[in-house]
Amino acid sequence: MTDKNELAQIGVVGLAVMGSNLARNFARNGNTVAVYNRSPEKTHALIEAHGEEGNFVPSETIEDFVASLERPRKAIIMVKAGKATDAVIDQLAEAMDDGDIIIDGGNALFTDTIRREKDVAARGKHFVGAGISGGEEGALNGPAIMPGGPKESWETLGPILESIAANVDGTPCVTHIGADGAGHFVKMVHNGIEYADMQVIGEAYQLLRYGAGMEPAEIAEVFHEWNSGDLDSYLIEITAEVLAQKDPETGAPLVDIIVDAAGQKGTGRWTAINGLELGVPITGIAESVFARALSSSTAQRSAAQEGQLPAGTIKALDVDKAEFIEDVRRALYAAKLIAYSQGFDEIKAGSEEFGWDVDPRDLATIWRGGCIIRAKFLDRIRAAYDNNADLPALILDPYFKGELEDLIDPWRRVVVAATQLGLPAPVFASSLSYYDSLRAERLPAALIQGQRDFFGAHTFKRTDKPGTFHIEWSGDRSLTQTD
Ligand code: NBP
Repeated sequence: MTDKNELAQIGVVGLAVMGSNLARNFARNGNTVAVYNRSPEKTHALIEAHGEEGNFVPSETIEDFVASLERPRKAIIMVKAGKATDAVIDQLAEAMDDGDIIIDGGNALFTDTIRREKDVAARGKHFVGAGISGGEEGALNGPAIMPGGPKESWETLGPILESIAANVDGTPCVTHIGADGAGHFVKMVHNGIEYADMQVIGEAYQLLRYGAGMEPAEIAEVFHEWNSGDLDSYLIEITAEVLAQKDPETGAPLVDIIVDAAGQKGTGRWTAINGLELGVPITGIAESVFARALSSSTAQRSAAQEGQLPAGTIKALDVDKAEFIEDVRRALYAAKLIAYSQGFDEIKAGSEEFGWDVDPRDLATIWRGGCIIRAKFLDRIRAAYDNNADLPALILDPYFKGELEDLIDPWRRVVVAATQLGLPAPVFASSLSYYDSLRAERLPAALIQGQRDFFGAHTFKRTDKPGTFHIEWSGDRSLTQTD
């Protein structure tokens, strides 16, 4: 139903896949929605196909669109991230009044959101960068929403966003994350964790396929079973579906027909870059981004496959299939746990750096539904931060420590098996090294400090007394205290 005279509670600019589904979600949940797209064909198509789902107010100019919104006006931008978003923000800020709210629901880089919030605030309007997860299906049926921006805007926006968000046990999967870029920051890290989660699932598949010699359909059954335990999650569920799928043209397992070069749109890369900038070891996420990059290094891979690189002569392990499957399940759980622990570390560091005061319990709550990394074990993460809001690392929570008691030996066995079988398992292996580095009483960093002092007089600290020291490496090798 459309009514040009009715004022809309919310507007959506940009009616491609995400915007049109989000607009339908608003309308289906009883909101009157103003809709506008640069090319009017998409607006017409939406109204024609779905106009009966609720109250839509379509416009063909941005001015008419703004005029069709009730005050304070609230408009969500769902256009291509980057320059298009800046162009639409400028048009809306020009046409809107003081106190109106512009929301960017695209996948913006959080530093762009910080800049935009400043610019828009200087023009008297509010700007909210909101991370939206769940893809096309989530946008229509209930996404997880991570809005940043001023707290004041959340007071106005909260109820309307709650009306369309996913809902778990009566709790909507949306809450105010923090000021300016906080929402897009946590959405970025969410996507980084998603990369790692997908990669560890991929590594488990690879080991079962080429280590235990199982066929995709059989592995699909294994994943299906895993989905009823600790690993219960959307990504495990869809993995079982993908592995069970046959290619409609050839009848072969679809996974064998798909080119093994993984794409990426950049949020995983941003998460890894930000981890490096903040000095947070997000090894699982970074390895996952590199694994996708390596998979797409087609020329190098074919050169290496043509027998150029020796496989070595170490004999592969004989693995007992049933035991190996269970070991792989536990290794997957452990590596996934590390990825989440590291992601939450990055959020904590970002929150401190930018003064956002992000509550990790909020994220563990709203990520339980709607988003791609939704998983049963987020309830455990929530409980961990409920018990101790200042946990030094998620894996140090007593529950997860207990889980790791059961996971550590299988995890080590799987990394050994992968190495002996010559199968790549970059996140399984690097997560284990991260874990052992955290546990280690002494790290080779002491030697690195010695090397740095040798070639660059970078000085070092001593374990036995305070102060900063240097050895006269090119002289008599005496010790001097520099402060
Ligand atoms: P796209 O990212 O494909 O963008 C297409 C939309 O941008 C169209 O409405 C297009 O209008 C509009 N647009 C462009 Br391009 N340049 C414009 C300009 N200069 N002025 C005004 N409008 C312009 O759409 P999408 O896949 O629906 O994604 C929308 C946002 O949501 C993106 O930021 C994306 O990163 C984010 N996101 C996507 C997903 C997903 O699963 N796809 C998930 C989560 C977030 P036109 O019709 O006139 O060309």
